[in-house]
Amino acid sequence: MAVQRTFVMVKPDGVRRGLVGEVVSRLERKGLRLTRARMLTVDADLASRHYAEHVGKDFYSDLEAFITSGPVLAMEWEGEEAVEVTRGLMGVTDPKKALPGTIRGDFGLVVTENIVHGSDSPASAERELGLFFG
Ligand code: DAT
Ligand code: MG
Repeated sequence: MAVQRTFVMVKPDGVRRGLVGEVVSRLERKGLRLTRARMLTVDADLASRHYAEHVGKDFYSDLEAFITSGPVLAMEWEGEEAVEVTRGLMGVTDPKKALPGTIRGDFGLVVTENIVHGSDSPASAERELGLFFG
């Protein structure tokens, strides 16, 4: 077991729908610690850096339009195995398939609009924290 930090973002749909408190509350109740937070609107340049692995895919233009469509809450969270634990609380990428009890499973229906982002590895976490807090 190791203490890790991870990057979590409430996406524009989550902010619009008033789900910031829900997301923060679920991570806090799990025992993770919120260590940094910042509200901002992502522009096309930051979107392409954050989602570099997806640039050029067929869904990227929809993803960029969505992630730049309104303010997001960017956060750093810390705790034991924070990367994997957070991904578990979020549920799988497609909210239709995400299990009830997960954030995406409880609140999402459409794949682009899946409420929350969480880093998929400690290396991704460091890269993404650098983009949003560097
Ligand atoms: P995750 O957000 O679970 O890490 P990802 O990194 O594969 O998933 O994709 C980033 C985001 O892009 C995802 O949250 C929603 C969108 N996305 C992924 N796959 C998609 C697809 N096949 N069609 C439409 N949007 C997709
Ligand atoms: Mg991802």
